[in-house]
Amino acid sequence: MLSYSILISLVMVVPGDIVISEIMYNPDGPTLGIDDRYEWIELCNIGAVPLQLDGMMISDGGNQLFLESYTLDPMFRVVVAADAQSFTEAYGTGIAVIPWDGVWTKLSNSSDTLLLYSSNGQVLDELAYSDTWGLAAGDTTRSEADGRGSSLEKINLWEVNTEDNWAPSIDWACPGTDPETGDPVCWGTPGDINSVE
Ligand SMILES: [Ca+2]
Ligand SMILES: [Ca+2]
Repeated sequence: MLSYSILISLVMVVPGDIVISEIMYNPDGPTLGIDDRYEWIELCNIGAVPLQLDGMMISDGGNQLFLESYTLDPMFRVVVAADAQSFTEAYGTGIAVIPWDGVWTKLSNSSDTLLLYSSNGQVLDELAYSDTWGLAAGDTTRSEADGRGSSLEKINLWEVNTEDNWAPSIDWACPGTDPETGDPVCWGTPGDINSVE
């Protein structure tokens, strides 16, 4: 009789099973520090069966990071953090973070194309974002997601990655405040349902 874990490993992951659901591409400098420590990517299993993420790869065409063993249940989310220790310090220990190997694929603060590959090299999801996404009408400065605290969240997880299907988060995970400014820190909804869904 096959064990549960073997059954999971036999499931071929295909496009439509898992998506990039949220990104923190430009952490709020004054409160969260530098990008290399506080960038993160959230993945969500939008299919009907548990997925084994081992061997999946994320890249923007430069560096490659390979996900390690992790079983993601349907409609659950997991965070790929640039630096797991920094992420935990900022957001607490209650959020699922997946270990990875390789080199962090830096999320550009202007525009970038993130690709999520299956363990056999198939593109599972592609997100070509820009810092103009979520820029409020008439706002000549920056999007809330562009270094102003918010993450960039997908609105409908089953639809395509167009600009109108992504928006800056309106919620945050950590209720703490920055001791210098009093502003909330740790914005976005890593590991949880998006505030704009
Ligand atoms: Ca960045
Ligand atoms: Ca989220």
